Amino acid sequence: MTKTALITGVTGQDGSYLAELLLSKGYTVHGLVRRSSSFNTERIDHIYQGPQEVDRRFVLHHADLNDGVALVNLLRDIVPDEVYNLGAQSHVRVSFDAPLYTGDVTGLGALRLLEAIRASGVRTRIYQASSSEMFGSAPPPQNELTPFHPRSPYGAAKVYAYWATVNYREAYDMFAVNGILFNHESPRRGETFVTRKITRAVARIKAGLQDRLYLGNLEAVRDWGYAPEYVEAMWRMLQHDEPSDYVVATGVPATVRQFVETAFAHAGLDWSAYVRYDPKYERPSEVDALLGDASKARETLGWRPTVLVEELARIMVDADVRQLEGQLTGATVRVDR
Ligand code: NDP
Ligand code: GDR
Repeated sequence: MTKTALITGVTGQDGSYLAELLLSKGYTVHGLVRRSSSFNTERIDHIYQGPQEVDRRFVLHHADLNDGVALVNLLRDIVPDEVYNLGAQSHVRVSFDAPLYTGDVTGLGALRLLEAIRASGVRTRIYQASSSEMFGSAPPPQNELTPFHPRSPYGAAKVYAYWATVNYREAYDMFAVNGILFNHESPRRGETFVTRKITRAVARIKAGLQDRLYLGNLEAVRDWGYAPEYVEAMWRMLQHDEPSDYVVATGVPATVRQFVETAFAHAGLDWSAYVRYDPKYERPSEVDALLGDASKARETLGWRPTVLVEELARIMVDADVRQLEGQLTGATVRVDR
């Protein structure tokens, strides 16, 4: 029997990789797309199937995590075996500018989806995209037992969603799991997250289109992994016999400065000639150090990362250089393979 999955946030970095993974496993994949005044499906255009397509296995629906009734209707129509809640206002810095909106979409949105599952009576498994940002100022290394201390409206909203997920598991016997994922990146990463901001700038500086890169805190430590490997961990969590919560991380720390050095060096550039500080990119309260201990995912799910931070930086620089060359020559380049 082929399985059916519903992905919220399918147009995002992780949603696009997860859709590819599930399609490759024979799933029928339904994606929730929010209405936008211009196309916002760039990351999934290569797998798009139009309504006229025969044996269609990838179907998009307009809805929004703010709209609980639409979620109930969608679940009743699709009757998915698995739901992946990846939709969120996912930018930490932006969450300080739009705290209520972030709380609504990222926090309450998860509860709306859980409640929609309960209200619709559909028996399905659900994955909640929890985040290492929930640990905030808790000292590293962090694992499933580390107490949360979020440092942003985004982190606080994710803590709310985390506990809502645990509560629906306990109260309604729902197969509901939290993947506590540490930062993961790729050539499809949004352009305002620090890794992609850096690798895009490296490509543009190398091409002579830019001569400065303004950044905030270079001393923050993050545990950066490769997004295609992290969506595999999400899927494994929902295939396990028992629902549980898992940290997913590489266990390798690096500062923003080290990522900058690696990315510029890969393009043969000295970073210090180009990078400048702008306090605009600081947060009102920062998360200084995230470093994950993913022993449980390794032992229970057999999940292991293979791409570590330096290779990740090189993959992203190479992809941005190719993409820019394509733009400059007018060639069609798929950047993220
Ligand atoms: P992205 O920001 O790339 O994608 C977020 C997705 O959510 C997009 O598809 C976006 O749609 C959608 N979305 C935003 N608002 C709404 C809404 N109101 N209703 C429905 N959908 C909405 O995030 P990532 O792919 O990087 O991350 C996926 C999930 O994992 C997020 O929940 C994120 O918070 C979480 N996470 C991410 C980590 C990372 O390092 N990448 C680490 C830990 C957790 P649109 O394209 O229209 O904007
Ligand atoms: P983060 O990712 O906040 O960890 O959240 P981001 O790439 O935005 O920041 C990482 C670190 O870099 C520092 N930094 C800058 N950040 C940005 N965006 N822009 C800058 O110019 C800059 N300069 C320095 C930040 O201060 C921070 O310390 C990501 C998101 O994907 C969340 O959704 C996810 O939950 C967490 O990762 C895990």
